[in-house]
Amino acid sequence: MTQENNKPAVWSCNEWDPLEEVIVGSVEGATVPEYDDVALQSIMPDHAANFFKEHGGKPFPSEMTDSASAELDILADTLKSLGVKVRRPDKMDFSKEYVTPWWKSKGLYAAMPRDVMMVIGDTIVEAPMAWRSRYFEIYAFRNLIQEYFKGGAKWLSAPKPSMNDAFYNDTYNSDEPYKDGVKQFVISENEVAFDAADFFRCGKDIFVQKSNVTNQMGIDWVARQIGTDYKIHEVEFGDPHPMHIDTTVLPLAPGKLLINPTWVKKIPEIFKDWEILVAPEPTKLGDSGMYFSSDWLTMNMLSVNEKQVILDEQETPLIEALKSWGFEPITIPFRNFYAFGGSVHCATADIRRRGELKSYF
Ligand code: ABU
Repeated sequence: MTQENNKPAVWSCNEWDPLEEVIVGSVEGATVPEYDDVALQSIMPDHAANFFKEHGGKPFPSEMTDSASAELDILADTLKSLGVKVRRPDKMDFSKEYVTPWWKSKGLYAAMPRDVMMVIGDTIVEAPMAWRSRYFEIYAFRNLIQEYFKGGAKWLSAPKPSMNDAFYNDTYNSDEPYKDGVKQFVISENEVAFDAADFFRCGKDIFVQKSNVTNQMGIDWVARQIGTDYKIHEVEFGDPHPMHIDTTVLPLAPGKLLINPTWVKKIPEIFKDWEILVAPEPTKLGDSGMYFSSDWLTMNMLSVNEKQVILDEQETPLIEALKSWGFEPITIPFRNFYAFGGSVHCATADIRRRGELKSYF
């Protein structure tokens, strides 16, 4: 079944086919997580502690949300000017406390649709998430998802972990992310958990990393649900505190893989025939308030098609490198959004890209 204009409601098989419809996130109502949240602590940069101690449980300061909101609107307008249909989440009050049988929390935001959902072919997959503050986040996107479902999309929603105390690894120490050479994570293997942003799609081959929000059960759940047209490949890189793969590796076009050279020392064998594009070091972000993330947000860009990519306008070395690799960078102001933990790739979720499901390997 398709929408009236004869296009499938949902269709996207990779990160680079021509983009036709996309969700752009929102920071309206965004609330700062509590400092003592164990999951947050696993990825919190040291310099960010004071921010969470001061603002935890309160709305993000309005100067932060106003400037980030203006940048999201510029992103939405830019996409529209390129002929892409842009959708936005519903407003939600993330400052409202909720209570489960095991814990209570406030929400976070609807800023990063890439984290909470992914489209695999004609199917929307809702991620279960692993942070208490993100338990109900998907509801900001549910009206859209229901509309796509009514338009014919398939819809899978992963079982949510209880997120009770036993779900978190109470021996995890973010200062010692490896034990005997084995990466440690703050979440256990007791229940299914993943964020969609730990996956990226290259047609019939889908890649995923284990992280502080994605466990083996989560990966197995996706692999078993999506069917035999797809193969899931688990990859591991050198990010000591992994949460989301799209600042480590990002395919920009068939046969072109952008990598973060700090964390990627060995390219998985399957990419042996691909061109490896080594991202230049991020420009000095200084004291710009990276509260949830590394500086490598700089490479977190959105492909509009195989040539055009949207990224922050201040990233001159990367912009020049992209041009030398044959891309056409479209630059927008996006630095104020970084403080929320993502850049243009995180701030969006593909709904429709023109193209077929095929193998690129
Ligand atoms: N949400 C993406 C953050 C990844 C990073 O810290 O590099």
